[in-house]
Amino acid sequence: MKIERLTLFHVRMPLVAPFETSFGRSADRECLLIAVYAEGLVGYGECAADASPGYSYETTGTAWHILKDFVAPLLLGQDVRDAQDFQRRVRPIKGHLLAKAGVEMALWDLIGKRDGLSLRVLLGGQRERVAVGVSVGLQETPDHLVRTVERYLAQGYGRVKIKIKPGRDVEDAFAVRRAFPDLLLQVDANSAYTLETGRRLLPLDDLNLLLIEQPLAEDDLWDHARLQKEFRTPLCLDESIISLRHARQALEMQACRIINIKAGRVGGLSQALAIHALCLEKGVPVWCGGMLETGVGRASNLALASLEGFRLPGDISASERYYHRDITHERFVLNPDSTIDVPGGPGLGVTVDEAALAEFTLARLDLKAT
Ligand code: OSB
Ligand code: MG
Repeated sequence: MKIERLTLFHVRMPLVAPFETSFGRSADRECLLIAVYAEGLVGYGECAADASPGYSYETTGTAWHILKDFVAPLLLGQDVRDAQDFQRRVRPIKGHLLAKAGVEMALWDLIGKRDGLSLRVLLGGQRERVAVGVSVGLQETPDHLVRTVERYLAQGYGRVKIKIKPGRDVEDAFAVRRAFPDLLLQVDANSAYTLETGRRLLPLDDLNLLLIEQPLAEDDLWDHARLQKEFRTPLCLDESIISLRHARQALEMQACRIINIKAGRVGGLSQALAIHALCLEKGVPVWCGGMLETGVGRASNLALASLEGFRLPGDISASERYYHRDITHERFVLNPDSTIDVPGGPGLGVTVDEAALAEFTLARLDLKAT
């Protein structure tokens, strides 16, 4: 497909409620939306980089720079065949995986629209609805947390993840477990501990958690392997897994027993597919993580989570859990069995609400082949 034009949108959307993790609290969410034009069609992708480098070193600012000055010039006017071809072209650009993944998503959307195939079918997904859970941010007190979890359970969520940080961990998790003895429950530290402070989480081993997500630093597979030996509960890596090679090495080192797959974090859906295939072959469970995506990124996550190896519920919640107004016309709703339907239309299967996009756009840049 000959890439004719590329448009970047820097968007900021108010969240229904502030979201707090070990790396900060935010009342709104920023990201870049990328429109890629080819053959009279437009494909959309979402770059999940946030305003500040709390989860990843990438930000909306760095992604804007990398896309405008390095990625776009490699694509404009070029005939890009598919995701593999795209990845080959951007290989000279080191890192900046969230930025690249946003463009790759737009290409998948374009290919699906051109061929009349949904992203689920293009990726080889099997399910038409996927099991989901909800990620609950840090709350004021353990009591508030229990009440917040209770509200989500009333909405039908069958799996809950709570965010933890030093000083707000064992007590919070015990409070939730005491209130809901049979709940599918997991915790996410977003790399807030060291090997030493991480040992304070050992009491969590008695709570029958599904997993403990990313306790230690993102660049530290080795200490995760040491920590995993001390826990019966599976460790799950999120931030640390940025490529197929990292996934293979983490499993070889037994740094984790479960992997959270986010297409953005690994540089695109193609790399997410490769990690999924490795884990399927090795019998390692994976699940689809989330980054408070708009309807565009959520559609992509649902398609990815429809693949066979996604055996645990994903961090893919209903649209109303995140935004009163989204940038897609489609809104995702939770089914009573804690699943969400995978879109069936061509490409991502969603349509961008131009008026909503305009309302949330802080900056916009059109890039054309010269
Ligand atoms: O670590 O999984 C994470 C949100 C932003 C950045 C990182 C994470 C998260 C979440 C929210 O946990 C998941 C969701 O999109 O619901
Ligand atoms: Mg995480």
